[in-house]
Amino acid sequence: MRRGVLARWAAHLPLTARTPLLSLGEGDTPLVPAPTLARDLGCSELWLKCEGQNPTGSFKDRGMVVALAKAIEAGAKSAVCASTGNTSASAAAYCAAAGIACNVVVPEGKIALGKLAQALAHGARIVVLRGNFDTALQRVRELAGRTGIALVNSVNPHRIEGQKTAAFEIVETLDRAPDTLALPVGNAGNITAYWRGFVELGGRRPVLLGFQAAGAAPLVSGKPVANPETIATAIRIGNPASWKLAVAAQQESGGMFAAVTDDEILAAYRRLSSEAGVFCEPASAAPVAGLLKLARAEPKRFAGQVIVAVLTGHGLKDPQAAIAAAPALGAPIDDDPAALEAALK
Ligand code: AN7
Repeated sequence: MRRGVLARWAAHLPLTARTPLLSLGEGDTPLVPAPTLARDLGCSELWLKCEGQNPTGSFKDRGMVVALAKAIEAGAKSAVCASTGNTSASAAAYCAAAGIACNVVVPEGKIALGKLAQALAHGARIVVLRGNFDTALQRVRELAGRTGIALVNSVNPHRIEGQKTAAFEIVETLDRAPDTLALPVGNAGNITAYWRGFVELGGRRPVLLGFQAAGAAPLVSGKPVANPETIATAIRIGNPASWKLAVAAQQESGGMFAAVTDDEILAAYRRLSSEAGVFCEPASAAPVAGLLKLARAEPKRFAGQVIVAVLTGHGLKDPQAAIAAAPALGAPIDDDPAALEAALK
């Protein structure tokens, strides 16, 4: 039974007697083995942390439940966020459950269909902004400062607190920390959160490998990207809010940031669904693309290692990407047994 992040990890979270124990059953996501990919990496074990199995289909739910519970504790009547999609879906769901109003600002034209459907279904007020995510985040930060509406982007420290619980689960399940943890990086809150989780546990810490899309890789180039572009719309971010914390985490872990092209992301995306049985959204395939790329360049790099790749969001979030990446459907056949047999030859 999924108790939810607040009940399960209360001792590690900034809760008080007045914090409502909000939950949609988030957390406790599975680690799924990926043996064919592990073989190509030359590592000992590769595990996929399937964050798409959270209630709204992404890792955002871990932090959102803490951010919303704390906002309600403080008397908030409405919340606001900027989003490439998943944050808005998660905020909309938790606001609905908590009975407060949700406002989301999304960049024009770049929100995956499933995420938009979720925000709409949960009754959020959605504003589409001409501009990218970075502009939208800047505007909602200003608005929240002026109006006192609760800001639930990952610049809200409660988001990071909730998201660190994924590191706790990994160590609990594997009975150790992995040697390497690979994850996609956009606004850089999640890599910051994982590092905090491993540090708080106090044991061995993994090397953190943060992968960005080549067209949106400010942490690789070391400077903001004015017009980020990638098929992985979730991480189409040019100026990450948690830049400094993420760089500190990467350096302390002895890790690195690296870029993967959209083609590399799509190749890993197809392999994850067709070989491992795990359907993630394109952004979530970036860490697997990156690991494969590093292993191709240096085949012994991961020898003997236990690796965890964080698959941050579910494949159903972006059905258009899935259909575009797959072979076209054949034409319909007549309802005739011989035609069916012929079609399956
Ligand atoms: C599937 O929803 O920024 O580096 O507004 O949806 O912590 O930002 C989403 C980010 C990775 C990057 N994978 O995480 C948003 C948003 C998926 C994501 C990231 C996002 P961060």
